[in-house]
Amino acid sequence: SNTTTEVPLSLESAGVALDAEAQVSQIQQALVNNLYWVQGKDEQFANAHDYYTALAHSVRNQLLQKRIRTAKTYAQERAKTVYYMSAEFLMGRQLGNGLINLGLYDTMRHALADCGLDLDELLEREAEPGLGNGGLGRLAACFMDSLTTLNLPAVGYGIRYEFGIFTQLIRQGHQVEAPDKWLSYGNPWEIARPDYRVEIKFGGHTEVYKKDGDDDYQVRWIPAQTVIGIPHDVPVPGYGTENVNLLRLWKAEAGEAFDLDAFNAGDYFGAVANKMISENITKVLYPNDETRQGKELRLQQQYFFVACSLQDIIRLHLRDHGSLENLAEFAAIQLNDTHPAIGVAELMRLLIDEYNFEWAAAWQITQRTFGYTNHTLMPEALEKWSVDLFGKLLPRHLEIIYEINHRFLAQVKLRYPNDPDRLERLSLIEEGGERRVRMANLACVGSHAINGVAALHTELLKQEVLQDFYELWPDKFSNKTNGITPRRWLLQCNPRLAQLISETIGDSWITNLDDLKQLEAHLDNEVFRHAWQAIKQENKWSLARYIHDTVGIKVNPDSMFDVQIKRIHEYKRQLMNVLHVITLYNRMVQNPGDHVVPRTVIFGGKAAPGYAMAKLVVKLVNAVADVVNNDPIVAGRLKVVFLPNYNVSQAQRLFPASDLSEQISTAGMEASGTGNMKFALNGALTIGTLDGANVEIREEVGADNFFLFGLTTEQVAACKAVGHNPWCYYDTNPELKRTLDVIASGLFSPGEPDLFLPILDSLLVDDPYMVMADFAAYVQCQEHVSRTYEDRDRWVRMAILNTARIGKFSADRTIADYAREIWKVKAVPVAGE
Ligand code: OAK
Repeated sequence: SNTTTEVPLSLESAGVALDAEAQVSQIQQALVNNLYWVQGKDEQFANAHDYYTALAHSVRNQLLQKRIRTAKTYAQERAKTVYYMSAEFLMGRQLGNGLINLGLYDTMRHALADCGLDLDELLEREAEPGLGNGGLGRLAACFMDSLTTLNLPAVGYGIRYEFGIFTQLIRQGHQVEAPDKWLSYGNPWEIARPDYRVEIKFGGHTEVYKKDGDDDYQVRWIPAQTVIGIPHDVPVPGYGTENVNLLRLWKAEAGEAFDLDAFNAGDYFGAVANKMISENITKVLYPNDETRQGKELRLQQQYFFVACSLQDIIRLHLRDHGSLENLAEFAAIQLNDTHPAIGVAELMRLLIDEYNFEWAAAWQITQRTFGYTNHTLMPEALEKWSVDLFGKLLPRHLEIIYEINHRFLAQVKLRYPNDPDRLERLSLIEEGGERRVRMANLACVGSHAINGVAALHTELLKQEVLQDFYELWPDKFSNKTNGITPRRWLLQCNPRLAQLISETIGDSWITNLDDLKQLEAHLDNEVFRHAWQAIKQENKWSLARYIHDTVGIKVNPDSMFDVQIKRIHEYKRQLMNVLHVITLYNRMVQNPGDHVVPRTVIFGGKAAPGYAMAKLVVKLVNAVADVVNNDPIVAGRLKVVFLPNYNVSQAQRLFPASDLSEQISTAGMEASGTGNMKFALNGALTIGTLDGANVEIREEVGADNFFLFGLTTEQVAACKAVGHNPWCYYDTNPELKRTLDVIASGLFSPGEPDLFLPILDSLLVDDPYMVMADFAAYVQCQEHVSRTYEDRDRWVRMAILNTARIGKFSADRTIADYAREIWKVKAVPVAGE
């Protein structure tokens, strides 16, 4: 092959359609060229990772070409743009997704096979970009896919964490955290853009001054420190479109003059040491899911990425439109929870202090520009920052927040003249004890639209968490039920099922998920049902191999794969699932000859490093697994697996191989859930409570095709109101008693009899998540699940109906709803070459 002349790395020469053979040879040439010219490697010495990198660069080059044309088109059309601000984007691996979206997947597989390379193996070389904790971050990634697929002009703004979510190791059954060095082999998907760098201020003080030729006083912020933000751009392709949007992630670097004084004083070391303080800002993702940590660095991260992004938005807007007067007509900024809510104060600061707007005009622009999505009902997740800390880090913003609050409360007082309690609840500042800035209140006041992420969640927001705001501005509120991208969560992760579906009803479902309804017409076709079942079986075999390779446990692919994968949280009730497993085990020990439906119960999920109870649940799962998996009485009829380091890549293996989806949160606590949608899309049946989007999933797939159990939100509240007494369940349910007794006996903690006492205490003392109250109903429902699974043909029919009726939960639908009702943005398709 010719490696001595530099050939552009694009896989297709401009304007010329290539025949298949020519395309294959061009791909091969591009790879060899990349190895040689970019990586400085001879083919002979290249390893799988080098080939992965070469392939990634080839795909990236094509995406960049499209990106450049996309940016031109958007600018020419003066298109309104969505700016999706999120502290987390859990994108998952990019290569497979890029190939699929470019329509190159099969060609590439052949081209590689031709040179003796296996595409699957190369795809596995990509590091997982774990720049998020869980649901909120993954939702942002699905939204980026749908935004582009719908040809909507959009930029995702976030943080380029040097270390993403920690790597979870299991040592003696305990979770141990290791740093996630995802960038150590470089990241072929990003392009640093130092030319679009911005400067960000921190700390210091404010002062009043008179601008030249102006009678009015102005305020200026004299910072103690400045930090530079460098954008790193990742192209975001859509399916079957020329459009390519951008994910723009900010990295913090020290300012040029980062400590000239120290340099001049001869303190070279001190000056360089200072540089590290700046770079700390984007060093690591906070691993807390739905629990706040009032750490200064976290507030710095939030302000840093939001301030960088707003400067970027303003630069682009002024380039295309000349004045900020009409910002809201061309920019819709969505706040992904309250993490970027400081943007409300920052935009006000920019407009007033830097662009000389009057307060009223600035406020109107701000409110019209922002929308706010809430993602949790958990009170401990509501962000509040100590006024002290806030004032120290962002003195000007604290002044602005006080002014917003002053004007807002004056308005409230007119509407509710004698209601001091309401005023106190609505205030942006929490009084009594340490004064704190309430970020949710700031987000509500500064936005024209507020939404929840499932119908039930939005209702609970209106009735509880945000009730006062709802009463004030009912029209600001709406629901936008979450969705998932069918590209990653079916087409890419379950190619066999995707192909069967496309052979049966055509491939329009890929961009119009409601078309899956057409599968219902094939329900009575036995050949189709058998093919469906055979695919699930193959997927289970392949997961069984993976389980064996990763944790050394042999599981039976003919058993029911009962799967709970999500962050470990008390409200998600992994504990109730384990208690069920112990109950099944107890039955086998007591009645070894009884008929049972074999199950493999699979858990995956990370516990926040500081969340002791969640970590103890991880240990309990592993301890139960040790006993159950090795007891000859069980005879392989029950296996328990905890898969370490659950992440997007692992999720892509798990959903296609699952039979049963565990969605068992305490009613009223899970805002939506999105894993529930991924399971159903891949033909798993759900056992679940009436919580989050489960409610709507059940409505769509039909009550007959959903295993419902448990207290409703109202019943949970009523139960707590009269005083929930967990002991009475212990005393009256012999199986539950036995299950807790076995844990107390130390069977699962040899040598450490007290290890699980905190779990027993929590269950028996106050049981805040109603595990005791729901346990009997859960176990009974699981029996119904087992009986149904025995009738395999009935199960397959139910599975097909789940897939066929899940169309509503496409992120394309969700994004179309946001676009029409909140953002008022229109598609701007980019013409093909
Ligand atoms: C994380 C941090 C703070 C607040 C919320 C979260 C979060 O991940 N919430 C989750 O968001 C998902 C997407 O909307 C929902 O599906 C989950 O139910 C919710 O827990």
